[in-house]
Amino acid sequence: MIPTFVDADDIRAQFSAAMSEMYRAEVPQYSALLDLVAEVNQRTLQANPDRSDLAAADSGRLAVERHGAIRVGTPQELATLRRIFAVMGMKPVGYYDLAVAGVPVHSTAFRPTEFSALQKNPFRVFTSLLRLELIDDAALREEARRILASRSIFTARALELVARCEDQGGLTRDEAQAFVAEVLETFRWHSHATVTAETYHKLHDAHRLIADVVCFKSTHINHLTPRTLDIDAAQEAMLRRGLNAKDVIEGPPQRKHPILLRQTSFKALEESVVFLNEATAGTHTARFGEIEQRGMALTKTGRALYDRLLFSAREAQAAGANYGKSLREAFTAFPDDLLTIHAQELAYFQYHVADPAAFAKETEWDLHGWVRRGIVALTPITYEDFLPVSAAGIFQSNLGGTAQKHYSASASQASFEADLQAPVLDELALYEAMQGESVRELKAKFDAAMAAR
Ligand code: OOG
Ligand code: NI
Repeated sequence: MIPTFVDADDIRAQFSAAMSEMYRAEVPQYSALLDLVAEVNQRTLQANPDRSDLAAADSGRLAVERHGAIRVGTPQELATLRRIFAVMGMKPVGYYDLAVAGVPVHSTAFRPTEFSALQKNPFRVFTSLLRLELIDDAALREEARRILASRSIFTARALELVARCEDQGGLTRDEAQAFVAEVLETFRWHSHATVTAETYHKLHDAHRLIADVVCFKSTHINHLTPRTLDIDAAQEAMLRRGLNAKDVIEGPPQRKHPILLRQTSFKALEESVVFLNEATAGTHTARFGEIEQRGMALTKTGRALYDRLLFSAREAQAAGANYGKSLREAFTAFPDDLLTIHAQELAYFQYHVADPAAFAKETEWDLHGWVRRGIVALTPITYEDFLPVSAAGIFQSNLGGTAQKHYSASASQASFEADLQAPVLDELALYEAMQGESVRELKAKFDAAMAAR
């Protein structure tokens, strides 16, 4: 008998739910954040039933939508994570160099890539690999390498189940359930460090993040982020409830039609840690809370405009201007109505026939004209990825302190991919394909209408 396998989308949904349950128990503020975001989303939906980015709520994905972040120490750990995430239908998308922001890692995001899979559960995990070569002190670098080499962050059963999935092409219900429970262990918080306080402090002095990656027996999930439909309202609610939110929302300013990604976070928790051979506990800060609002995915042209405007706002700030005000002013140059955004090809869209009677009378393919005349309606495609500058801002605010590190060694996507043992996918190509699929469907409808005449 051929066994029936659980759909990868279902394993991902189970895993994301289990992770959320675990984090809720570990970090009470996360639970508070979920309640707050659910309330804000409810209110936003009631107040703006026709906003273009609210389609996410209809699909049901909004209620379960989360992203997490982890940091690992070795190529082996990274490559194994790739295999684990593949079981859940998640692929590495995009390459992010954080060294430019003074953080000694480079990263990718594991996420589903198909529209239907994203609609079911868009769970994504921002995954960073420590760049040990950026530790200047050779002796310390070797010590970190030795500590990392001696740990195994996956359970034996998790590794067995991944191999089984690769061999047989899927997991049965019982295996999938076991897989979720076993993999969860890798992301759990451990309050016992694997090193002495002295080693911890040496690594911590080189960079806080190095200590966070090296000194524990696995890779704790460091935040789990729900998606809000109104981050300004959510930010206010965070402050009202005494959650220590950072003062700047990262990313673009508030708009009628949101683009890319806006994020804010609350400061990392100071958590008690027991070091090796130590009677009294010390502390470690790593885990924090974050919320985000997602808007439409931008084309290369749209992204270039976004980058230029953000840069000019930062320059104005450096020259002494108020950042929020500079940002709003700069972004008046980014159109905020769907027709113009579409006409200028700044973002990716899906198309739907809005006026079937008029559509049936058309004799020439004229997508842009149909959109202008309201015969075809636009739904923006959601941005499913991250923004390196925001990510760097989030990293920095959570690493505490203001000491800026500068790393001159250039990042290397090629070496990251060698460590990952796979190429990372190009996010723009994925959005492009999604839009192309929608155009093809429309084309088929048009051809059918023509043939019926
Ligand atoms: C990851 C920070 C990046 C985001 O939302 O941009 C991130 C980390 O702190 O490990 O999650
Ligand atoms: Ni995040």
